[in-house]
Amino acid sequence: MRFDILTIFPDFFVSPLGAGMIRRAVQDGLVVIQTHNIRDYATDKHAMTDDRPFGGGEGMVMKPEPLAAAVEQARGNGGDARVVLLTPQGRTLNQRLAEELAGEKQLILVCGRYEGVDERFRAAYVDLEVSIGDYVLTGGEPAALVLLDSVIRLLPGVLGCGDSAENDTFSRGSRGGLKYPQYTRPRIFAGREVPDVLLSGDHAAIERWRFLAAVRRTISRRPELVAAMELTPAELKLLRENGISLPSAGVGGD
Ligand code: 9D3
Repeated sequence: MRFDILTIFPDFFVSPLGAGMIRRAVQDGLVVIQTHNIRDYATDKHAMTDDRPFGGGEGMVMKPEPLAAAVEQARGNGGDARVVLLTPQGRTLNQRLAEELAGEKQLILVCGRYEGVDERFRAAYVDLEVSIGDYVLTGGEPAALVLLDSVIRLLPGVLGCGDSAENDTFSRGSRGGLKYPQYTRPRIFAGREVPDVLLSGDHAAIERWRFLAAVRRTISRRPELVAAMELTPAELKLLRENGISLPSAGVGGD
């Protein structure tokens, strides 16, 4: 898969893309990532990428021509690309959207700065607008990194066999619920013991304990996720036997 990142801060991406799983995916030829400095596509002598808003008001707006020229250049590197603008006005990123984007051949990620991009660039070039959540960032760059990370790890061959994407929280393996608590050595830490059942060697009992702990945790912290868990009749019975009732709707917190 190919990613082209349009940004006025290409340095922002150097260290994150040069470490860990993404570095290996690039080395293995599973992904190609190229950053483009939007400033290189500016046409005026000062290489301006932003300008004052028509109509007045606070802040600056990103000029459309450099963005458009950078998109055209990035398109030339591949076939049919999807142009994604990172913006607080976008569709909130979730696992479903990451899976959808992982099916594309090429993504062109446009990182906004200032108060946003000229509306005509958005209308003429942008296929999809994405936000990573309801909090304020300094620009689209950190959001592009998050999107990149969530998509790249889904590509075939990127994850090791040990950590399959199927078993993640939010993916089908844990069926939309949260993961159970995990323990490793030592057996006692900070005066707290590992639950006996996990040391029992009784794998069926361990499976039951983990299932119940995962559901309790999901009900407590993310009750809105419980409805999507598609529990089997046997699992519902187990929950009832353990005094766990499912929320219809409500708020969490533990
Ligand atoms: C203080 C400026 N705000 C006035 C209403 C608007 C604003 C513009 C640009 C707020 C943040 C930003 C920079 N953020 C992004 O470009 C961004 C973002 C985000 O802030 N949160 C979550 N997802 C994203 S994706 C891009």
